[in-house]
Amino acid sequence: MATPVEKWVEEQARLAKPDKIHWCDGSEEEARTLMEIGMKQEKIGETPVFQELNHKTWPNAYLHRSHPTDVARTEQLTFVCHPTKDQAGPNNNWMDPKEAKEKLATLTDGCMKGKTMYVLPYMMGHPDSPYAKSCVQVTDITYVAVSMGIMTRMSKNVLDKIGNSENFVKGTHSVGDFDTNKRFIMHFPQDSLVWSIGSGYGGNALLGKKCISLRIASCLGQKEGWLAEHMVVMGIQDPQGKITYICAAFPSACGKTNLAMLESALPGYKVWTIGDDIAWLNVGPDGRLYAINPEAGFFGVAPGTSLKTNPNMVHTLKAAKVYPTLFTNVALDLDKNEPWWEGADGAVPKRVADWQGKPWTSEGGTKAAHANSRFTVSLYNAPTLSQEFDNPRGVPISAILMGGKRTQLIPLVMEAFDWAHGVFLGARIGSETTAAAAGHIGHLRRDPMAMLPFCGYNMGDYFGHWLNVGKKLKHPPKIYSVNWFRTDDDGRFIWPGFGDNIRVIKWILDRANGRVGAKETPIGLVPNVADLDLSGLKIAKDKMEKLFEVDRPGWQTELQSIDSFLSQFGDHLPAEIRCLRDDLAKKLG
Ligand code: SAT
Ligand code: MN
Repeated sequence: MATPVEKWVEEQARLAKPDKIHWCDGSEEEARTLMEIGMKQEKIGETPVFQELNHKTWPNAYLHRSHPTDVARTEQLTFVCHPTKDQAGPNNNWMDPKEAKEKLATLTDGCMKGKTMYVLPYMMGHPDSPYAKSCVQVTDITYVAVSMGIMTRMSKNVLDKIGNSENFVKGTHSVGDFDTNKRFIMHFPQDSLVWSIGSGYGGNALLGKKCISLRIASCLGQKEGWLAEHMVVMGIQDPQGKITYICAAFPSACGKTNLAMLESALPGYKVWTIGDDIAWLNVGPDGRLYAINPEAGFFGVAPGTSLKTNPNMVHTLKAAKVYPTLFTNVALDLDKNEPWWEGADGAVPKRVADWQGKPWTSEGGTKAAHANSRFTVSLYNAPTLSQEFDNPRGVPISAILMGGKRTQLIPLVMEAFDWAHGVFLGARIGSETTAAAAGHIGHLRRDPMAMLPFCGYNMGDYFGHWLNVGKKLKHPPKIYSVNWFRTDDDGRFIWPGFGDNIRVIKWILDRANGRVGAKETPIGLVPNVADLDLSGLKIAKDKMEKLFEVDRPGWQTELQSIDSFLSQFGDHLPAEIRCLRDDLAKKLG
């Protein structure tokens, strides 16, 4: 008797019509075989899917060049197909599930002719974790099969674990012919299904990542009482050796990966990495909030990564303890056969091919590596990997940080009065899309909890769900708004950022452990500057104070902008959030 997984795979094969079906086991040996196929047989246009890099200097590293139109997530082609548009909310593109499936079935019909269908059984989370989810994806490209091996816990054991149950999250994927007019990333929360065609790019094709671990998982979490979040999870060891765990939500390009493996500027402090992108948060049996990272790899932005900005990532990329390391759409140093990108260590190489393989010089005015070029590497290669990474129970969270890039108004750090107030802080998080000139606010995109592109249901209901989870917590973590990006009158960043962010985190740990007080303002609790460890830093006193000032007229304008953003959620916006909003308005006078 065929199992539900086998039946589902047969159904996919009947539609996509591959020549062969290969069930993957996620082993190192299998990864090597797939890399060989990707180097020798499989092509995108004329380009082999993989190219071996210099293994003397970059052990086990390979270059992948994508189709030129397939370089990023395509939010406009991403849909969440709930039975009604209202359930998807104003934060999602919506299509009727029946119509969506008909459209996808037409595009998928015969799309794997002449190809192999790879079946990928994998877990999001440790297999022994009560919070993990069993998943199965099919795909038709080795790049996705190998990437999923790095990014998830892939194993044939997952099939035994699923057994005769229908309880697994399904992902059906084909690169199709990379035609942007036939590209769709569709989510069916009712069926725990993601159906993606036309793209091989990370967030569009590695379905365990944003599609399942955030969009589908957020819907599961709403039903089951937990939270799927776009957050770093990290442990901070203090000079006494005590490790405290925190989560941090930031939109892309605000330094999440750098934060997750930060090199502390304060002696005696050390950061341990659990995750750099996704956290699943559950209420534990003791009433504390526990976090797991459902992933097992990093899919990080290459440009700007160096020994100066993120030494631990450079060591991770060269460690090669497990699995291949993939570089996607970076440039190539032709003399050394090494990956290269803007902001890499060392001088610009003499002979460079750009991300599409064309000859490149620095005079041409273009970037050699694509701005969204990426590396894919196992977390097990990170020197900062936390000993708790494989703890099925997860780690207890003492603080949640939420931030964005705001050159004005938002303080360096501010503690919420309580959980509900923290939800209000998170709901209004915004990030500037361009650097602002002095005294001039740039274009602001509101991105609640950094989840705007990833929340799989109506975000108004999502705020309500956050409030409900808080009510179940006996010991809720404190919530903080942080902002590393305030500028002075000359447009220069006031706060040094990177490794110095540990100073802010130290204050947060001191608060969590009841060691320091805070100053109450209308917007939240801010530090007494004397409680911040600024040893060895040179920031003028007036600038330091500016980082915590409450600019009332500025906040009046901010409140109008928050109102116009939140109003789009209509009746879905919880009454409690409205009250907190009115309370803020009153306090501002
Ligand atoms: O494409 S991913 O979502 O995996 C990466 C990103 O856009 O942050
Ligand atoms: Mn992300």
